[in-house]
Amino acid sequence: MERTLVLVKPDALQRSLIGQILQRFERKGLKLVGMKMMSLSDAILREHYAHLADKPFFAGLAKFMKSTPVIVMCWEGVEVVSTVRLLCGITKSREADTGSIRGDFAMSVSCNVVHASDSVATAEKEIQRFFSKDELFEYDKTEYAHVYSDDEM
Ligand code: DAT
Ligand code: MG
Repeated sequence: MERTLVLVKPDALQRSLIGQILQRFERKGLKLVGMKMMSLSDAILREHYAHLADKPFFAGLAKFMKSTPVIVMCWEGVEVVSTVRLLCGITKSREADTGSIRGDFAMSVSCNVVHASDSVATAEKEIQRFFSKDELFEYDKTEYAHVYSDDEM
């Protein structure tokens, strides 16, 4: 089944929002298959934000992402990559839909509480970037019988 990577960013740790953010994904019916706390190195940030390396805000972004550890999570579900992006809301938090994580918890473009993979291909790369194989788990979630119908899975 599809998997995606979520980072809970330093602004969320500072604001004690980890539990509330995790709950958004849990209550939607997604399955948590990996989670840890991690300090990000310059090397991993350069790789993770390679698409932004030449932007004027890159140095500030890297400094922010290193200001505390982050929570790294891998979530699994049917079409979970696009579902999690919808749950997170758009980058510009002030314009993010109310009800989304950024829409409900953030006011800033740079301090926007969460990262989520933007495509299935990106998710595969990002999961490998942040997790080793033995940090990801497979288990039966019996609740799925109520979350999905058989023909969706
Ligand atoms: P997203 O996190 O929604 O996938 P992105 O990949 O374009 O957005 O950018 C990654 C992060 O970089 C984003 O969450 C916050 C920061 N960022 C993006 N655009 C920015 C800007 N114009 N000013 C400051 N930070 C920005
Ligand atoms: Mg992105």
